[in-house]
Amino acid sequence: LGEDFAEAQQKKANYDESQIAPYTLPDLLQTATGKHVSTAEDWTQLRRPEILALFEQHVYGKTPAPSTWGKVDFKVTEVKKDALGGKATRKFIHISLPEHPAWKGMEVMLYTPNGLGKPAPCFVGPSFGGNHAVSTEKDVPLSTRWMRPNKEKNIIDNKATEESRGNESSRWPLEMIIAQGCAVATYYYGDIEPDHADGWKEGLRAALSKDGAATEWKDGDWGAIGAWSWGLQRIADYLETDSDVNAKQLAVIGHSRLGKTSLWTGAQDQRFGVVISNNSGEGGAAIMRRNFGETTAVITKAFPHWFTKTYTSYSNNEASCPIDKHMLIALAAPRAIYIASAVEDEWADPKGEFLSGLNAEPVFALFGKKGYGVREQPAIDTPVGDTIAYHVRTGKHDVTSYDWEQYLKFVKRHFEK
Ligand code: GTR
Repeated sequence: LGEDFAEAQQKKANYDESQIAPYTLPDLLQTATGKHVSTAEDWTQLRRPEILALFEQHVYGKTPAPSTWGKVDFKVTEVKKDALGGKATRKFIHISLPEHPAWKGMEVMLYTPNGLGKPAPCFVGPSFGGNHAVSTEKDVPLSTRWMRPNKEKNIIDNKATEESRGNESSRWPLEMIIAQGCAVATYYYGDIEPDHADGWKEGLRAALSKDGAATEWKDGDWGAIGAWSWGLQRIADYLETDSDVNAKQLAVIGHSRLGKTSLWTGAQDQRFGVVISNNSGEGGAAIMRRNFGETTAVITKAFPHWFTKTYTSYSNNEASCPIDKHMLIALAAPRAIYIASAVEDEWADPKGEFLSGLNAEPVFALFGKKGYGVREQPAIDTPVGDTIAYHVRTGKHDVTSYDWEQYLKFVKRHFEK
């Protein structure tokens, strides 16, 4: 039903804590055969693979095996050594699948700091608006792909326009990130497939299926979030070949639906040493058993294509789902994870986002890693935590420089240890 349906539901949702029915979270530390997990080794060998498979089966679907997509081609199409007034080097990399030309490939934009004297830690995240929307540099090629209609952002007839340049730049403070000695790699999520119910037919998922768009996606097959996440993982493949980046210091980041994508990427691909969820909400960090703000019923009606088909069966039926989102956070362990909320973003259930991190702590503890250090949601603009961190900032659903200040500190703290 799409964005309008989701927006209309925002006014009708429950925002009253006292109206949340009591619930029990699935046990993180008990295996399918009833064994209690009490060591890091048992977590890694037994329980982690089980939980990953549950998320594939019930939530996001299974990412096809590498043999499905075959060779991945990286072509560096531009290197500009004096980007951002000389402070950074900007590269464009075209990533494609020579064995699956029906997929048009993706354009990665990479900024690395000049004069650092060593390979830089790198943030990797998708954008909503394309590279030209992330950067304000006028020579960034305008994306020609399908975009969600948005007059305010100067997206006309589903296409970017010259006026849409920089319209996402407040969410990507490139100068600030570069000044802190970090790199950024990003791509337009629509390079993978257009974000609507039939988008998969024109994108990667159809290109990789045996009969193109002829067969509908079944239970257990990957949804759009899985496909967008695949794109982030191919960027990591490229970064492993680029000597300006320290591929052992990658942080995956995303906002909202792309925050859900970031979490699923961190769960699947352990090359990301830091995982960042910005206002990921329902289908992301928020506990699904809490009826607060967006619900499983709403999200799977509005955006069924984001998930595997099975997920829809948990509408108004969350208790029967074998996972909840503390298990998604736990899949990041023992790596570092940052969960961020915004106080006015009640639709995303800030407290539910906090609680998933809190309830993931027992897994991090198996590795001797500390979580929040508090049991209650902290005051506004008061970040907490060690290997699992959290803040709820002033303001609305967005990515702000306040958020980035915390992420930069977090990334440095974890990678400089
Ligand atoms: C909303 C949706 C949220 C969130 C958001 C976004 O309409 O209900 O789950 O993903 O879109 O991605 O901006």
